[in-house]
Amino acid sequence: MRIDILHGDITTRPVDVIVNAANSSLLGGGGVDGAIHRAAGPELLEACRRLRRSELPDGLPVGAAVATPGFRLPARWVVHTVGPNRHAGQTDPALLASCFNESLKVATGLGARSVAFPAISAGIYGWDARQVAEVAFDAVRSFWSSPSAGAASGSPLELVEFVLFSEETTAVFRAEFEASPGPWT
Ligand code: AR6
Repeated sequence: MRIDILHGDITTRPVDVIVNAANSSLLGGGGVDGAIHRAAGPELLEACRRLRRSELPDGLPVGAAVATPGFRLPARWVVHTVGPNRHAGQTDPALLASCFNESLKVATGLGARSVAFPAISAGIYGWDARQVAEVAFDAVRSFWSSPSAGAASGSPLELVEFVLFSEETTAVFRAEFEASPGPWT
């Protein structure tokens, strides 16, 4: 499995899965969530409403993940996860690690070979980008080395991208990655 760190707009990525930094309502918001809903079209909101009416009447818990189709996006699927909100006192890195881990589980359950992540919780939810990068790389590494989900289980995953919207966050992710690069394969 390869890790790429890119500067850009996650809604343009031609991968199997893009991950959305959503909120528990799943009914849209600002930041990357708003951008994904705009690019996917109104069918995405309708799919999220259906999830709320069926399996998630109380919304998606922090650290959990759920999939919808990507509709008008180049990506085939969107995996929605809810990061911890530092402004609401959610400061436990295990919650953030769970977002990455659960998203990868859902993605590989769909047979995804490529997954793109944004910097979950590093925007409106107020986490420091460096801490998000550290947690993200650790979580991907643990996922990949776990016997039940990772390489040893015959996981189809070939590529994990981190797609960062600002130059600054991209530089932070690159520096953090270089500080702890592997092993990934
Ligand atoms: N592509 C990639 N990254 C992006 C994009 C994009 N198109 N747009 C923004 N980012 P945020 P959070 C970056 O605030 O902190 C929403 O209202 C952004 O610069 O989107 O988890 C939800 O509904 C930042 O680095 O997510 C929730 O209510 C990163 O994505 C709440 O915000 C995450 O910022 C979630 O807050």
